[in-house]
Amino acid sequence: METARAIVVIPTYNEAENIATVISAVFAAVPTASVLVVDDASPDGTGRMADELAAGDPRVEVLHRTMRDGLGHAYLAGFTRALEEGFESIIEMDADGSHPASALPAMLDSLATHDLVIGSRWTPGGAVANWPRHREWLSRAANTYARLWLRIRVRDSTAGFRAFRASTLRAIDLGHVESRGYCFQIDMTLRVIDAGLSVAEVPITFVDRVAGRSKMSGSIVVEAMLRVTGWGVRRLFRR
Ligand SMILES: Nc1nc2c(ncn2[C@@H]2O[C@H](COP(=O)(O)OP(=O)(O)O)[C@@H](O)[C@H]2O)c(=O)[nH]1
Ligand SMILES: [Mg+2]
Repeated sequence: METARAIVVIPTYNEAENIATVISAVFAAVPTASVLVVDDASPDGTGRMADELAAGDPRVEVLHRTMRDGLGHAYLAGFTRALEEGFESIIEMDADGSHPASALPAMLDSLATHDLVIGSRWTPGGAVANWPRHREWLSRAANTYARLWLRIRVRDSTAGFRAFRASTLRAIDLGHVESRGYCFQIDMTLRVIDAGLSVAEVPITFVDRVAGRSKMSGSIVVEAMLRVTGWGVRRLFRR
């Protein structure tokens, strides 16, 4: 397990109730990991709380962005920082406790033999708990559409819990990723597959947040539908 040079990138927007808990959960699972919080100037003070945690623990760092600018851009900024700092394994994880930190060791193990490892709700053994019906339906529908229309095998291409090798991120032209919202996850999955790299799915149970609010919105869904449809058309013409 390559944990010595692993960093967990956690994007935050108004996660003051959750940020301390998720960071403790990461360190309980992988004490040698680092954490990078990427905060978009959360009005609820998440960024300040993350700074305080960073002041008390050298494993924690914080990247402050000046405004809310979407999950995709937050991750791109975090990845750039993590690559500059020389981390070998770069993990994406939500701040709200939905992603079980206990799965991190298995995901890092799998990263020894794959270029991207997805903590997957929709692979055999994966599950969701307490999620509202409409969110489960949306995730299943989005994944089915992406899988069939983009002709990929990945069952959970929208998952926000995943581990990349640094070499995988370097193989992708991060400067050309335009996705702003949650379709960033499908975008990155497709880029990894198209670069000829391997993807593994490790089953996880995704548990709905107990504190704070979801940042999912209609515009995030519309962006995903338009972009996935466009990528599929481009792939049809490329064959
Ligand atoms: N930095 C940053 N983080 C974001 C943004 N939108 C969502 N997030 C974070 O992305 C993660 C997933 O968002 P969440 O609201 O839980 O989405 P859901 O689980 O699909 O309902 C959480 O840690 C959010 O705080 C954004 O625009 N900027
Ligand atoms: Mg969530």
